[in-house]
Amino acid sequence: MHVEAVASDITTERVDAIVNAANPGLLGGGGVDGAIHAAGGPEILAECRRLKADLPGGLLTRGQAVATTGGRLPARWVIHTAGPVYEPTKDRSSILRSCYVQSLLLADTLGATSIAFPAISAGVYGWPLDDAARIAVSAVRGTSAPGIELVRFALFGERALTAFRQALTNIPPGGMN
Ligand code: AR6
Repeated sequence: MHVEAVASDITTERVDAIVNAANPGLLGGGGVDGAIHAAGGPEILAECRRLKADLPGGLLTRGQAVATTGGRLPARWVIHTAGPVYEPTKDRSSILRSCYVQSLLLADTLGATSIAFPAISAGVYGWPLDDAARIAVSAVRGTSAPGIELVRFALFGERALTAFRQALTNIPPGGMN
């Protein structure tokens, strides 16, 4: 599995699946969620509504993942995961880790060979970028998803790119959490 970090708008990524940093309600929002729905069109929201109808209380548990069509996006699938809100006095890192693990496993199950992630929880949800990057890289490198050949972190801004590249350097393949 090749893992890389690039600066890009994830909605333009030509990979099999892109991951959406959604919220448990699954009906869109701001940030990367808003950008994905805007670029992918109404088919994505229609599928989200159908998935939501089958979820307990209509909510996706944080750390879990579901898939829809990519609609008009270059990607075939959008994998929606709801990250944790950052709370300095509570350790929610296992939930953030789970977002990456569950998204990768779901992509592999779908038959995707390439996937792009944004920096989940590192925007509106307030997770400090360096720690978010460390958790993301450690989760991806610690997950066995045999069909996945490429994992790309598609990041907004120089700070995010630097944080993820640093984490890729610090956490070797097959290595440490
Ligand atoms: N491509 C790549 N990265 C992006 C893009 C894009 N088009 N747009 C934003 N980012 P956020 P969260 C970066 O806030 O913290 C939504 O309202 C952004 O700079 O999108 O998980 C949902 O509905 C940041 O680094 O997600 C939820 O309610 C990263 O993506 C809530 O926000 C994540 O920022 C989720 O908050």
